[in-house]
Amino acid sequence: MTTNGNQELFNRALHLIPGGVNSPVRAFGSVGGTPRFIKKAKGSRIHDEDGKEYIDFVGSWGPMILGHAHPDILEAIMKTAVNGTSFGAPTAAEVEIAELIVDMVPSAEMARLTSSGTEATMSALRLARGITGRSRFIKFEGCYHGHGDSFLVAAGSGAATHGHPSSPGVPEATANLTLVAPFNDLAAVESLMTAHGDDVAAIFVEPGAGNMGCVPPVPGFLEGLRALCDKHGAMLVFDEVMTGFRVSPNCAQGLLGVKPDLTTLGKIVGGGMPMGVVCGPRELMENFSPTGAVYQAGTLSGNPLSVAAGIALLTKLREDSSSIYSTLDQRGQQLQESWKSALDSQQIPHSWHRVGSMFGLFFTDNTVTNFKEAATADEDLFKRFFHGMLEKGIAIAPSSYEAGFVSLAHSEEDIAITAEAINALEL
Ligand code: HOZ
Repeated sequence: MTTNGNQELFNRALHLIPGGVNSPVRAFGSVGGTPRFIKKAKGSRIHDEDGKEYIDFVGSWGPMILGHAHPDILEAIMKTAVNGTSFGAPTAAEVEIAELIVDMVPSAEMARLTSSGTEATMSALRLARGITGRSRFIKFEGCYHGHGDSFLVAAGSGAATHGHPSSPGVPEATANLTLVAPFNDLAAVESLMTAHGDDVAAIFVEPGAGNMGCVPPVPGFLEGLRALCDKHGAMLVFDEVMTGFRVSPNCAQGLLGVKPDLTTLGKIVGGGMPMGVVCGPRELMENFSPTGAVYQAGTLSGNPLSVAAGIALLTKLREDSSSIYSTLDQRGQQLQESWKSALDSQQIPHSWHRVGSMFGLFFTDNTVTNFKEAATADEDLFKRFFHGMLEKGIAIAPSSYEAGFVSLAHSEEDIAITAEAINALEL
């Protein structure tokens, strides 16, 4: 096999893989240009197939909270691999990671491991429907819960509305069961609940939205969802695939003090290997097969390598939590202040959002609390910013609707370099 640079690899990939990529955002569709094919990564840096190095703020979309190729994680994976990579049978390590999850996630008494965040959200929805005997659920415009049929529904304009398929292949009958409200709009959820509450199995929410950029919940929003679920007998499901162990060692629910019924996890929980989790109280979780009737399964669920990486990462996050999370917050703040001042000095209107080490940058004067407001950001300016930064060796997500991530491996110097790069951009 010949290995070539980014462009040649992309040309070959386009003939072999739809769009040349195995997950669409990677194709640079919204910014144009050639995706960087990554050869290796270490700490805060990634290297592409043209031999160029970048300071990376994507961090595999979140899992690399300690930085790339952290020695503790690599050691755990390698030590585990020599004893076999998959058995289709339970292992001691699965018990160990379940204990860690139950200890760290405030609402969890039991955990079921899956192979991805998408699987976790699909399973959590089935569980909520199975327990309540109801069919509909509510999600928020601009929130993303993986690519299960029921979740691929976009809101129409305006307030809450019935769902329509946003992807061919999602049957309308399925989409019609998904109700959509604007993020942070409690009144819209209340009216959906008034109209359909007796058939709403669950409200699914990213407690800090990370898929329309980074948009935190306004005060009272999550508490209001909790109260509405209690009033109407629906399950509150926090999709913490992005926020889980990122915004605090106890996830967003620990940071914000609102307890969901069910929680989905991914990304950090697998230490950068494929893994998802559904967790919650025993009385709900025991409805999963084989104790309960709600079927859920997977040959590679609880895969030894993913579990080993997850244990190594969660153990470190738990043991050193006060120093890790305060350093992450300081680095996040440094990034925010230095990028803000660089953009201000260029008189570029922007709005910053940050929860610890997760951030969102919108090129707009408007306050951004939901998807429609996020969509007012200047897309062309984002494209110029993205490519200008990439050119200068700084990788951010190739879409303005994605969050950015600072890791423990980002040094103060790394961040200073990125601010200087913004100062030198001609936007
Ligand atoms: N779902 C990710 C964006 N929120 C993209 C994953 C990927 O392309 O690897």
